[in-house]
Amino acid sequence: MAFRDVLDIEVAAGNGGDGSMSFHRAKYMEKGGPDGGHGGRGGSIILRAIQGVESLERLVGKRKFKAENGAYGEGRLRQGSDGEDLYIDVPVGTTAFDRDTGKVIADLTRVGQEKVIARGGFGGRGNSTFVSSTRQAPRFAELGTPGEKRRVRLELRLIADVGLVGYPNAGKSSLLAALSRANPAIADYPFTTLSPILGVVESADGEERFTMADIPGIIEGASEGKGLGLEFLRHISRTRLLVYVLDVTRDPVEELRQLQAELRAYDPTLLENVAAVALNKIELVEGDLVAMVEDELAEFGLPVLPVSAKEGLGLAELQGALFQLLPDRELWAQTHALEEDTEEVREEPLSVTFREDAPEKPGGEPERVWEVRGGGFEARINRFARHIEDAAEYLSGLFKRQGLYGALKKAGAREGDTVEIGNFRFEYFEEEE
Ligand SMILES: Nc1nc2c(ncn2[C@@H]2O[C@H](COP(=O)(O)OP(=O)(O)OP(=O)(O)O)[C@@H](O)[C@H]2O)c(=O)[nH]1
Ligand SMILES: [Mg+2]
Repeated sequence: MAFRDVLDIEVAAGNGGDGSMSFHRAKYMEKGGPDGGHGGRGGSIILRAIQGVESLERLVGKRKFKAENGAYGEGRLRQGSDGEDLYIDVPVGTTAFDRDTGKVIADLTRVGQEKVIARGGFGGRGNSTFVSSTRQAPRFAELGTPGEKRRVRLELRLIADVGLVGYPNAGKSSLLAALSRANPAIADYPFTTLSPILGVVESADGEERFTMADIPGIIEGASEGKGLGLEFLRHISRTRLLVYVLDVTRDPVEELRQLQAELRAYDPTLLENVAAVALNKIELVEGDLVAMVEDELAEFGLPVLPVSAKEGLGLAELQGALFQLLPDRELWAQTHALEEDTEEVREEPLSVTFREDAPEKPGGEPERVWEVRGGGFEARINRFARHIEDAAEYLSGLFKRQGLYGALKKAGAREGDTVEIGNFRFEYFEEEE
């Protein structure tokens, strides 16, 4: 079984449905009024955090996601239905990154938390919308806009209060089993634990509790990706308290030094986390030796709790110490939550420039062309691409209200000049106010 907690997916929200261009038809009527309905919204892609420690792979399954498109509008003012949103369930503790910008787009730390990661397109308006006193039969309708597409990386980082960190076989799973009702596999060979397991530890009076994560064994070079390496170093970065589990019969001082070196290489701030040492398997050695090792470990400045997971020695003391040491959840969250990127895609600001390279007109006179960029004008034109001739007069009125003509005039445009927006060209004229 391969344990994976990084998954690359591609998501595409649904496109908005096109508005309809339609005229009412009745038996004895030559031609009725415009009755084209609006297109529906495209479905969005939503990430949703659910309970339970599962691998991303098992929950997410596939790699490509497409939400439903909005339906077209139709005659008789029938509106197209909205595309359904598509939910992707992920384990709590999942962070989503945009693979192209590298930015965090969602960091789901609570059960039930949701985040839209690709927005559905807008539906287009039907021709009935564009009726005015001077335009009674608009022969144009608006197209829907495309849904957002994104390449996303999902990363699962287990959220546990306490993380057990140690080399293979040190007794991490045994400790979890002894302190909680969890039932992790325990065996006398390295890498028995391949994916993290959570247990709940209750205080003696049953009043308080914390979750404890049994994390796969760390080996030298983990921070460079050796062994199961980076995958669980990621989990460790989400725990509020680290417990280094050391086997007293091996070389605990050297092991702790190595463990800390691996954590530091992955993320130096991990060593600033509150931590303690569980010195395990003490029933295997003389009491004097345990005391000696405790003295040697003093240089690390961490509380040392001698225990035997197997014989149940020192467990109550360890448990009590962990309740004491655990930092306040709220305070911790404030300093450790990842910041989501909230930046909206910004529209390019409006610019009007005179094209010096414009070709000459047939008469030999140079054509005066103004190039308009930004301000959202091109996108608006594209929404009428199918009936651009018929929509021209409506668009020019709209652009006038939106200040385009004023900007052209200010730049020096004259009656009869050409205005260019993308592939669309029209003649500039000045209107009396
Ligand atoms: N004598 C003795 N053996 C122990 C003690 N705690 C654990 N063991 C044994 O050590 C071996 C490894 O224990 P695990 O709990 O599986 O160790 P782990 O750290 O989870 O190991 P990995 O999952 O492989 O990283 C098992 O055979 C346990 O029975 C202890 O306090 N005393
Ligand atoms: Mg284990």
